[in-house]
Amino acid sequence: MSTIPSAISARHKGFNRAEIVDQNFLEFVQLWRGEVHAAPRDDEPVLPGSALDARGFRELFESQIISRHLDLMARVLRVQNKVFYTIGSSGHEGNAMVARLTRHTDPAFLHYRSGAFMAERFRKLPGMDPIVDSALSFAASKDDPASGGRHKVWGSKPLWVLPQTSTIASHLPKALGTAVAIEQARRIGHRLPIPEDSIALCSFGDASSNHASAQTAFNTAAWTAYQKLPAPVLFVCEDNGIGISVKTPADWISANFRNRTNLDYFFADGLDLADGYAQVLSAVQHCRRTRRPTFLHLKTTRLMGHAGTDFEIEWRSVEELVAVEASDPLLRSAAIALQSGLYSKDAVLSLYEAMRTRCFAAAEAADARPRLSSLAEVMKPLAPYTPPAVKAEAERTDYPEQRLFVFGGEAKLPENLPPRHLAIQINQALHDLLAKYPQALLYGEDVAQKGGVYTVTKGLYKTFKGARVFNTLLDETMILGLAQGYANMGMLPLPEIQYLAYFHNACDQIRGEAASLQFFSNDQYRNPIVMRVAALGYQKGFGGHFHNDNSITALRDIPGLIAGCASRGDDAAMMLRTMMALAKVDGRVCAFLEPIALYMTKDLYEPGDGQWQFAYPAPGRAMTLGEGRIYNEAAQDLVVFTFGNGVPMALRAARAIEKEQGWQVRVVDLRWLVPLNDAFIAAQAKQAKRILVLDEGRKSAGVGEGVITAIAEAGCGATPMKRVVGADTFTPLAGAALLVLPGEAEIVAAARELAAR
Ligand SMILES: Cc1ncc(C[n+]2csc(CCOP(=O)(O)OP(=O)(O)O)c2C)c(N)n1
Ligand SMILES: [Mg+2]
Repeated sequence: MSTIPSAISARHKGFNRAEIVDQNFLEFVQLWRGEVHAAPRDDEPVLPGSALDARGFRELFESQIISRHLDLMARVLRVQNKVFYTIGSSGHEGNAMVARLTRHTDPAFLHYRSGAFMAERFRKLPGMDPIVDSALSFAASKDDPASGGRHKVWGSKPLWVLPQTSTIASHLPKALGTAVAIEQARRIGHRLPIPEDSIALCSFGDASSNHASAQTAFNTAAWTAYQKLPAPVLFVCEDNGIGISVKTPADWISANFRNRTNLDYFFADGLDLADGYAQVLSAVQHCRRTRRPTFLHLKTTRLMGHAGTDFEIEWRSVEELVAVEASDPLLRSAAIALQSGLYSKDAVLSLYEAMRTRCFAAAEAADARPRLSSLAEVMKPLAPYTPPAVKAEAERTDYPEQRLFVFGGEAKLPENLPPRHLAIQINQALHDLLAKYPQALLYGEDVAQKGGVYTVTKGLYKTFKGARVFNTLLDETMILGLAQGYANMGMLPLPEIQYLAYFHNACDQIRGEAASLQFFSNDQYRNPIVMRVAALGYQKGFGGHFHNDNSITALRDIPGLIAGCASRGDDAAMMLRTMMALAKVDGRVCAFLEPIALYMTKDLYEPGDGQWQFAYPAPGRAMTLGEGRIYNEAAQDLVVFTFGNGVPMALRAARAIEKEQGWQVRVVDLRWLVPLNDAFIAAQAKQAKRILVLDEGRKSAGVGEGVITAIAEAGCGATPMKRVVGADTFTPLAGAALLVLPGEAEIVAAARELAAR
């Protein structure tokens, strides 16, 4: 540890701790007294016994100073409205060692205090300037190479730094997913975009390590390693002892992680380059060599508060602040620089000032660059869609041999078999898609040997084997984290969520993470995913709220997400083809909702009529995004907008309405629910004399609200109209569930009301 001259530790009770930290450095160097060695050559240890050589030290020291001055610059220029982010990296500059000891092709998911890490990683490729790039990001410039001005993130496409959101710990599941994917690629013959012996690394704070999203990643990493499966992930816990204002109990990180089975613990002093380097090296080498999950406990400190708005002096004692400031890793680095003989005092100070000048100059230049100035610009990377390419991909049929192999001959191709119900046709479609896409993986809870709780995935495991069809542990957050990892490595994941209710407990992995990646990376990174979810109500004999969750509200406002629901087997096959194409071509995240109650439904009007079974659409047929299905298109007296279970229900009710009112009834299956196709809805509504919106979801915030809005905005607000929707309640068990959900009688009654208007 550095020794702080008493003149500095007795520093005044200044309000602006950034200025104090800055002054500390200058005075520390000026007042430093100590033995000076003969300067080592580039390849000699910087200090006797250190694993770090002189060249390495010089570069790390410079990266640390760059990071520090970016922080100091941000504090100054924030108040001038030239910079829009002040969460800094000061005290964490030791993470530059992790960057130096890993490769730029090791995918990195970084903590927000990674300025020095980034400065160091920038060295790995020629012609890149960390100061210029970071300044553009701080300034929210349109030219920001990480996010195009959408977020202050640490990110870089060429350096394999995938930008992260501010949601702490939410990146750990996908980091582990990426590590698992690196290894799984070999097993499925997939070519990785990075070297085969890459590791995934992921940094986070001490407080964040307690978060459920972090714990699931540690647990899943250990669960994987316990089965002797590789998971080369380096978790780097940057322990500064505090989270905003809440102190981490002393030694909690080492007490909590030192002895975890199958999570190999290493400690490194991130405050001291000369000492910490060998420790970081051991952790990185261990992870790369053994392919085991590795936990690097990196000691850091936090200077200048949590962010620029955190005036620590108001809630922490001066003595404590002074003690923290005395542990500044840059003071220790300056001491190494001077003691090693590599730098004179003047050389340190002029390096420090030169970096200050460069950071301010870059920030001023960045401020002069254009910012995002139109909504279209802001939204450009959010939801790319290239219809001709998606259509061509969805209709692509160049895999006839694989199909013949998978289905067992021409006669057994599903299009040559009699019409079948939803569950069978989803199953056939999934066989087809895994045959079409060798990089596709299907996984989730119980999907493999058992074939899913509703047999929808039956036979896939046998056909495609365990590397492509497999059970995961019971954790939806991790299932969706894995999906992002596979996608990051160029695969096409088809995760299954067993019930919609259990999507809700992992929703952030789609809402906050997967769906936001294209936006926050300016579409440089994509994580194509087709998430299948068994969903919605009306299950007979098996029930209660959680197995009949009918609310897709949580999906409705996720920007960029695509969600669809098929009510019949042929639609399911075509919709899945389109979703896979949307994922492959445009990198989209898709949710495919499967109405459980329709899985086995064969009849429409009468028992045994077989009218809810359909011919399997041969490959080559797909469905356009947003395209609904219209039943009885000529009818205008009443148009019913619905989806999922509502479709056969509305068709049955239509018969009764036709009898009772003498009306012709059109039923419109929306099929695509997020985003709603407003133009399609408007076109249908304009032809309607009366309108019913049948939405089994709840009254509040359900799809029905969106449909009504589209109709009203299309100028059809005066058309007599009514909603038939689920009640704003949880769903009870057994027959009482039908009190909550819309039924045929209610639809007929609603039509009666419209007739009376
Ligand atoms: C899920 C979530 N909850 C709360 C926050 C608000 N928040 C931002 S940083 C932070 C503290 C994190 O502390 P730590 O992990 O120790 O990292 P440090 O800032 O100390 O480096 C909190 C509570 C958040 N960003 N995400
Ligand atoms: Mg902390």
